[in-house]
Amino acid sequence: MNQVGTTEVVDGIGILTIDYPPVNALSVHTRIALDEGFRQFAADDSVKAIVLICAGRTFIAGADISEFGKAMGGPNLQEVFDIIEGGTKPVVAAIHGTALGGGYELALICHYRIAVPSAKVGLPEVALGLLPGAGGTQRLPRIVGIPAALDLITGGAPVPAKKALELGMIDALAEEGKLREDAIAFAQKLVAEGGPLLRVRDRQDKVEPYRGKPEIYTEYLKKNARAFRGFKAPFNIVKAIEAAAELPFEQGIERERDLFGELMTSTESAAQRYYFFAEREGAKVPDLPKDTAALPVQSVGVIGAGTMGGGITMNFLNAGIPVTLVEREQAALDRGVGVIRRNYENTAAKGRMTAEQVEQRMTLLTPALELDALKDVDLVIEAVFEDMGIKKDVFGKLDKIAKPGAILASNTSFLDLDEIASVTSRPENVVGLHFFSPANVMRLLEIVRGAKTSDAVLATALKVARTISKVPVVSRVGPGFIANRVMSPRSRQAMELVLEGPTPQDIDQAIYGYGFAMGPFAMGDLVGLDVIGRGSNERTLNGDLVKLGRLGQKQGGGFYDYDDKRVASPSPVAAQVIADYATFKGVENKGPQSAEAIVARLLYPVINEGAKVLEKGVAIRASDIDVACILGYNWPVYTGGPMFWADTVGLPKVVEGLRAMGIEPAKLLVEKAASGGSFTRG
Ligand code: T1G
Repeated sequence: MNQVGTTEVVDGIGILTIDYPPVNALSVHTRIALDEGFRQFAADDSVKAIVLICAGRTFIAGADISEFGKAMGGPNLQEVFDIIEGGTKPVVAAIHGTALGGGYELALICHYRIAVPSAKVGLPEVALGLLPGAGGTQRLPRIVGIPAALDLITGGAPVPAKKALELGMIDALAEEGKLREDAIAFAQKLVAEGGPLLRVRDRQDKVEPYRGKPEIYTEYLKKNARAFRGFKAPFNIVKAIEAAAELPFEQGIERERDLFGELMTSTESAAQRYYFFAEREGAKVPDLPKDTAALPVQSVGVIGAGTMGGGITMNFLNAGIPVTLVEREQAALDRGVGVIRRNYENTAAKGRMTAEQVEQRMTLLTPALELDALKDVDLVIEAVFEDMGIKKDVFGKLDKIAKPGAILASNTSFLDLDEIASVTSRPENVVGLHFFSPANVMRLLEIVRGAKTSDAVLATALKVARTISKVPVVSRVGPGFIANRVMSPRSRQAMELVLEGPTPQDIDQAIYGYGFAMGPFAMGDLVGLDVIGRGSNERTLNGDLVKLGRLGQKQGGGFYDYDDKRVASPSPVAAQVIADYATFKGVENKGPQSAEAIVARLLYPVINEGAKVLEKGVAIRASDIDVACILGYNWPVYTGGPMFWADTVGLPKVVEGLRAMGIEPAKLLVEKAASGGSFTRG
């Protein structure tokens, strides 16, 4: 046995333990261990049944994604699965942690599945732009039926053990902490009962009722058209599940293999597999010593009970960390606390929370009117108005109130953190925690590392991100940090381009077609043109529309006209305002442009800004920029984000396109284009 697998026999039960940290992925070492272990037990007459169990944090969590695209050594998954499924002795999968993807497919190959209540099982391959390629699309429908399989596999969410038991995804629950004993007992009971060995692949009762009904799949795709738009995997998943109902098992497996192969070689899957690791890279800071200890954060203070302050507060309440929420006026404080309570009550109304969980969270919240209330907290997060004077005033006062060692964080989305830190006696304890609205929902957290932010405070910020289930990217100080800065050229270019001929709907349709949920003009009308243009004294296109009472969807239309159901239509009035403004700016109408040209005009400058953020050292790596744009601005994940997409387009083409627009490409971009380099291809 290689060191990944250990075998033992206890009262006639063969126990194969897999131990391949961190998540027992189905690497070549794991496959060899499985192959050797099951062959050994098959040949051992003293073994009457087999338990497959894992050491460490989880049962097998899937194929080893880092192996994809490389030569796969050792026995392949199918060979290993055939040994297990072709055996004559009952096999019990003993599950803890998360049995996902190939891990759960392996559990489906076993004859039975037992799990502890804290375990989860699922087939999340869709998040990698793939489908379960080791029989999951053929076996799971045979257990849960076609409709449930469609949701489970196109959704990809892990299913908690209790629910999995109800669905039939597992056969029994073990007692928490007693998985090994209960799995052995379960296996011994099987031996004592004898009876036929029922393989999942042989079951028909759950797929029979759906045979010969192609409308199930067309209806399903129609119902989910919006969610599946632009992705490839969901469509292939539905085809594979249809095969489970329509074809004999072996042919269904062949169909699954073909559909899997199409996805594995697609750009979409390459982008989504890249993104899987990119999300995890963001927490790695090369020059932060690995053994840097994080400071304790057992209590938090939030200053500002507005939209951001309230959302930020909820993150910590959700993690069971008490929060003192400070606001200057009672009315604003009451409003802020009321919004938090209402948010939780709405979640409870949807059945995603219980009433007592609402109360638990609310008891962790202490409203206060004085900054003094923050004198004992470990971390203070300032979320006041985005004005340097106000922030400096707050930090100056905080510095005198907060206890020694307390971390002072700003939620600023733009301002110079070092300048804020300069008014305190503890700049090493000042850090930026830039949340995105709504802060309790958006997973992105930009951690802004000031010039003097200490390693311990940075390590603490990274740990806080994990504690409140955020995805961190670390930014140095710079205007707009990463996401806001890199994405700002998109709207700027749109406002310029709309003067040159393409209409708002041409531009919005092109950007929608690329994969964004909404184009910049529809977004402007939604947010409110008076909000977007606020603070600008010079004449702007938005301002011209606002002067006509065209504030957007909320009042009088904006770039579009809206009916009483807020359905948009092209606006002759807006067209005239645009033409007048173009004349005022001396911009010539050059007529319409192709969708491809519009996408390049709006998004190549985003790539260029990303290159600048990299060369200035504001972002650590290109993939952090992709994570920031995907999570912060809903950049379509199946393109990999601006920097991955730049490599897909080809950097020389991006450079040429920028120059054609009269935009000077960033030095780093030109260098990489000239040297055949890439941002994200290793
Ligand atoms: N392959 C390789 N490395 C993996 C991995 C995997 N499947 N899953 C996690 N890691 C690494 C991860 O990069 C990180 O590394 C460390 O493990 C801890 O991960 C044939 C084709 C299991 C729920 O999609 O969802 O099976 O950063 O930080 O928060 O049909 O990892 O420490 O160096 O996420 O506790 C299907 C993906 C694969 C599961 C644990 N399986 N993983 O979460 O830790 S495709 C998945 C997860 C497949 C078959 C198909 C999560 C987790 P490092 P982590 P975590």
